[in-house]
Amino acid sequence: EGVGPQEYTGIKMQVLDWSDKISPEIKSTLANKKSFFVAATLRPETMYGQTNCYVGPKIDYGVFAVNDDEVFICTERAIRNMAFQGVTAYEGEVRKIGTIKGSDIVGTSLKAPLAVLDRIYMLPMDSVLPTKGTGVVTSVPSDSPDDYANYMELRKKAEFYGIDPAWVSHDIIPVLKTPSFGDLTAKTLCEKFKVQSPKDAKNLAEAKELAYKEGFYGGVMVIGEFTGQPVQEVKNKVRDAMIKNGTAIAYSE
Ligand code: A2H
Repeated sequence: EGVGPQEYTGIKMQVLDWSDKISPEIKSTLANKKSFFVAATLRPETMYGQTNCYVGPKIDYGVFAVNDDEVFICTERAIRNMAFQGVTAYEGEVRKIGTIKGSDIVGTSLKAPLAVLDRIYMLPMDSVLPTKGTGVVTSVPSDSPDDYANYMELRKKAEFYGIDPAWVSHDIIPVLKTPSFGDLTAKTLCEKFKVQSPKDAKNLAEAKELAYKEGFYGGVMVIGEFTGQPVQEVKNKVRDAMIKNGTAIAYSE
């Protein structure tokens, strides 16, 4: 992380069906609204390959009205920033509807913009920080070593984590290819650095560093309307198009 603000893309992931653990009160309050989890990402060009979305199981998430018919679910500090960045219709003001625990969100299904998959699931990831972004991290296991390591962990121990194995049964979706690491950069690098689990912080840090550099400087898209074009040129085109068509917001901190 450098000095100066981090420019995230906030991906709006619309709730299709809430998990059984969400209270009937919250469900009925939200019944006639569009509810979105907002995931902060630095890699908007990879959104084709989303396989699921992560929340911190111990984090408290707020449910916030952002205009007359839309609701965002994210951390309170994120919505506060958004309210000052003109993302919401209520300038500088936070309108909280309720609170939900990350662990209760697990199992909720979403429609993720650009994703090849029609429906993806909210899953737990212990390394999600409440102090960064929105506290919601969309999972792209083809290109993010963190996402890949956690996805494999959940696959191996679905029962332990209390999740349906069907929620982690997808093949990993290639999004871009690089000269050094092929079209599943995160998998290649997690294997190269012998990342055994999401807790393997040291090896993961090495994998992440290389994945990011190689993806940005050497990556060429293998999916979507920008197929064949370099990631360096595509990143902002995807971001701008998503913001323009209302499937993402600009968010910085
Ligand atoms: B990135 P930086 Cl494909 N806790 O998005 C932990 N991680 C978080 C987070 C939080 N609260 N909020 C965002 N992030 C993740 C895509 C991606 C990301 C790919 C490859 C690398 C990558 C799909 N996940 O990040 O510390 C989000 O994951 C590599 C660092 O602000 C976000 O972008 O630099 C990135 O970390 C922001 O990290």
